[in-house]
Amino acid sequence: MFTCRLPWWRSSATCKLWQAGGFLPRVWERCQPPGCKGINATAGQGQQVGMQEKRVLEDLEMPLARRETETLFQEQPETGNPYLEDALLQSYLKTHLPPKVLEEVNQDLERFGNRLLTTVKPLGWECELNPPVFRQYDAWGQRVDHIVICSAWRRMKEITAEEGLIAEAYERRYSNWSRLHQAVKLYLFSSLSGGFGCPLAMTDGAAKVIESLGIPGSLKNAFDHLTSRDPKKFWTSGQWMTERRGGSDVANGTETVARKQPDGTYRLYGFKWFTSAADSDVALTLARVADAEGEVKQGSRGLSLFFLRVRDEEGKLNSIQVQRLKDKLGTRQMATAELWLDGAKAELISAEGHGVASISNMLNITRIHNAIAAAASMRRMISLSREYARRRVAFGKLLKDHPLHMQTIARMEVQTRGAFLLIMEIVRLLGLVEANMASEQDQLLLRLLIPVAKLYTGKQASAVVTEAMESFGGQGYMEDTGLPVIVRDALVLSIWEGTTNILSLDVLRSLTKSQGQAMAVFFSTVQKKLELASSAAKLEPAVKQTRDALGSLAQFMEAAGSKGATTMELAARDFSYTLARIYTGRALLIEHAARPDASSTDIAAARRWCNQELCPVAAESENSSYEAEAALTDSALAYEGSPACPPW
Ligand code: UCC
Repeated sequence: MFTCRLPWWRSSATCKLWQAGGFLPRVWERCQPPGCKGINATAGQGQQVGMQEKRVLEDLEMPLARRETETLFQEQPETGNPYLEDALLQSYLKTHLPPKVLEEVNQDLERFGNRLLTTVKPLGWECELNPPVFRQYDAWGQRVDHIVICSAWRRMKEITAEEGLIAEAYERRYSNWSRLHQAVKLYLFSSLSGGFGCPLAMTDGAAKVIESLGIPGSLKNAFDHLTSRDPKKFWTSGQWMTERRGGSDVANGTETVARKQPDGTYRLYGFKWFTSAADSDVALTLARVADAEGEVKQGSRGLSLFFLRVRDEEGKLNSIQVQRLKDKLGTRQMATAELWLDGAKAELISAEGHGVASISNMLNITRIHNAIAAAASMRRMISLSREYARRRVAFGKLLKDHPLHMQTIARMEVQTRGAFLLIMEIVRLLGLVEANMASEQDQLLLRLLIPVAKLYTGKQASAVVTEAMESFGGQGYMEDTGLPVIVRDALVLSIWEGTTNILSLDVLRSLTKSQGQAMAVFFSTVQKKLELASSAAKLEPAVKQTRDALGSLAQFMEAAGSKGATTMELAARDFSYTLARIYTGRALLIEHAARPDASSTDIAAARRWCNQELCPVAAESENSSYEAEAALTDSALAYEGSPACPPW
């Protein structure tokens, strides 16, 4: 009796053995995966299946090795114009933009979407295939410290200038909506751009710092370059904050010293441990100004902010040596370097000792970019996963007809929608601030929501992209599908620009700094929006869940007031998640779903979002109490059973 022991995809060889005996049809059927009726594992039109049947029969005449490699065949999931395929984005713009702005932005985005598909996407892949290389010496032993980047990366820089991916935000031709227009373009660009979103984030941040300083004369030229639409003129900026002693603890980790020169400029001496997009034209960095005795002030108040050109007009490095390029898990298209500053000429651009506060303007922009990249990577993976589900057959039917598979995609979709709408809210607020149209409440809310969005979307992206990769089965794990690149590149989003815990503490910092006002604004904004949504009967459960969560949060806050700093620190992450979930639920999913022309998907997404635990900080507090946790000495718990010294 024949039993099909070979894996099904290798079964044509076995089938050949039986063909002579006239067993083919029966045996072939038994060699298929359970419930699979067709020969081909990929769905296609009837005609296609017929052709593949023919091909399998032809295969049977081929030598064994070729047959084995040719019988597995799947169609590549293809997506189209990312703007036209994004219904949520289009409906958001339609709801919020004034008609005239909408008309122009819509046209621009449709055109841009086509350019992304035809030009940017292939360039992005080329960047992935041709990562930067470091050449320390030339053929004759001369030290050159040359970071060799590929032509696609250079072309990407030109395209970003032409598209005004930075300029758009600073020209303000759509007043308060300019920032939103720019953010949407970045969102569409991000996951196809081969990592170029990173230098753009820092360039935007540098322009923001210079603008917030009132564009001083000495920086006017730099500002023009950073915000230029002319590819020949456009500059990108680095953000050199991380040194060996600390990436998070910048205040204590920064050792770089700045020595004042007779002409009023400074020379910087130090070692920068991570410098992303090290091929940038300029950089902002922190250093400690040495006094006449060569002494420096330690801590945060000893740090000042500097601007520097990386190379001079001839392309010679500004007394900088490249130690090496970093060997990273992802973002490999982009050169991250270790740099020695050996007297690099720089300009002091903050008040002395106010470097951290000053560079925070940059951080807040790069953190928004980070959140945009997070939502974009989720959207890209879901689009591909959904497309695949329309083509791929398993167990006799398309993946899209398997309820469990579609539930998984639907859950990812809810997360992605939440992230997207939260980001839109943040750039809407930023646009108001930049057009001098923001109230004090708007500003407080913006300051609070930036770290909330950065930390929450970073985590969402890690979870969603890995889940989406799984939805392709083994194919998702294959390098040449391009899917692992998206996953690798997304994993950094919860790390750089402040880890989840550091950002959670920044959320607390924003509350402390505003003396609680930011929280009051948070409560009143959510309540107001809930009132607007409460007339929609279908949203009633979601509105109630959000109100209940808000009540629990208020109770937690009241109790927390009398607790110590350790309790609040232990609660910081859950607290930040709570803010993210409540704000996303209320303002965004519910608000979006309460529009008169909301779709059933909008409503379903709002309801699904609000079905999760919206106030984890209260739930956690009730269950175990952070104070009890503090008493448990977590460090003992974390190390129990492990060697006295961790293996690393
Ligand atoms: O990783 C890096 C580059 C990667 C590439 C970028 C790509 C981006 C996305 C791409 C998408 C494709 S660069 C390294 C990133 N490093 C960080 O993010 C640092 C993480 N650590 C922190 O954020 C810490 O919380 C620190 C450094 C800010 C803590 O510094 P201090 O000095 O200990 O903190 P203080 O003393 O609380 O704050 C000093 C001042 C205060 O203002 P004043 O002096 O007026 O009282 C704070 O209110 O800074 C102010 N401040 C802020 N203001 C601190 N943080 C903020 C903030 N976020 N917004 C406004």
